[in-house]
Amino acid sequence: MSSRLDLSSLYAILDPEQTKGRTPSNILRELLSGGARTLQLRAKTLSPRDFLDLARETRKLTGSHGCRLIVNDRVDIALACGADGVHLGQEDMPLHAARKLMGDKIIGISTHEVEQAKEAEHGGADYIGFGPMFGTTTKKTGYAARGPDMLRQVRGAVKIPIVAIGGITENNVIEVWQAGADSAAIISDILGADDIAAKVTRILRLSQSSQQQ
Ligand code: TZP
Ligand code: MG
Repeated sequence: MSSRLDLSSLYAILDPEQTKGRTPSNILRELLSGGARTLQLRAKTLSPRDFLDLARETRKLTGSHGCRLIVNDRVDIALACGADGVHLGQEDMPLHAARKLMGDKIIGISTHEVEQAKEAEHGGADYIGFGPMFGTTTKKTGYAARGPDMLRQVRGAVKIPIVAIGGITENNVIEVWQAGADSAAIISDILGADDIAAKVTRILRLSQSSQQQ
């Protein structure tokens, strides 16, 4: 049994569809200089070739900053770029098939219910995503906001790390950590910020101060 994954309190997400006119590599540099040390690359509309190019570029920069890289949706691209892991939803490649390909690399599974969380843990996921925590405009999830109380139930049901996602911002992230998330995944509040690096640094400071309380 591999040891419990130690995730940083912020799970940053780079999505080239949400750049406000900036280049993905500019955003990546900002995320890294702000202190992001776990990053997911999410590219829903890029061709596999463009996704791989971006993944390789992202791997280079994340690697030189000691930042973990997780590729969303695509086991093949995660392996081809040398990422640390892959993140899979309930309709992506099933966990057991992904595990055969990924070996002992990280596999995260999106979950929306306590039962899905238990199933992912039982199936050998390294962490789960859980959400949507609050209302989000980034993704049409088809699920109502789960809220901190359901997150607490999930925390009570699984031991593996939980990455909460959906509608999380600098203003509500402490509530999410306090409800048991190891890490908070944030897209629009970070990528929409004028100063992305400063935003990341502020969120990481919040996590340090909330842990000291
Ligand atoms: N999965 C559930 S909600 C979501 C994903 C990928 C999007 C989260 O984005 P935001 O902008 O932080 O609400
Ligand atoms: Mg997916």
